Amino acid sequence: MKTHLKLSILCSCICVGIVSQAANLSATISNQSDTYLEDAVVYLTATDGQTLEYTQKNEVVDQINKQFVQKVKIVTVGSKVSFPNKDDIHHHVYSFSEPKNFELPLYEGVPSELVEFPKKGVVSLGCNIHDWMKGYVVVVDTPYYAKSTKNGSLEISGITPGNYIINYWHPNLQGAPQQEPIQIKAGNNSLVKQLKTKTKIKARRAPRGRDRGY
Ligand SMILES: [Cu+2]
Repeated sequence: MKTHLKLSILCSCICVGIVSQAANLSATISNQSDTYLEDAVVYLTATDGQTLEYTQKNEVVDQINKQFVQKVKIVTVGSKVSFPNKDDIHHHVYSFSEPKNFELPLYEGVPSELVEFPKKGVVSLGCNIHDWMKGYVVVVDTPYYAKSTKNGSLEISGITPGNYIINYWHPNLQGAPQQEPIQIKAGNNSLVKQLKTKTKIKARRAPRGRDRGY
């Protein structure tokens, strides 16, 4: 009985220790006009150039109503993405971006092969049939990443406290992706960040009444 009690106390101490070490980061991202930015990508990388440990996953980017859903998808290096066509027309998804150049020729339904993303960086997606279809796969080499919602907020949880480089990217970012050092303390961390975006944004939407049946 005594041994059992001692073990229980020991277990509780270990568990409390682990919980208090975990950190999370809440961020709110806006632009220079104080407009909250949706689809801002934030991720943490090591300060010493080392790669943090992360896992690969199979991810999905749909095509729905002639749009990529999600428009911005974050994946880890080496992950594979399926591009199911949920419309009853054909799409022809491609990218000419340096980290991943690929093409899924005219197809309906779910392509049989997943596309692997072996290098970090931003991969711009397009469709050969529908010019306005624009999407991005942001390939990162870290387990700590998140994307902002409509109100500009995001959260990264389960971070090991320490010093990191915080990286910012957005589809309408003006200039190069931004990064700066950040110290993540155990518990809750929060920040507010303003990114400079291009002011003239051409809306890319499906034109109405010109469906030629593709
Ligand atoms: Cu298309």
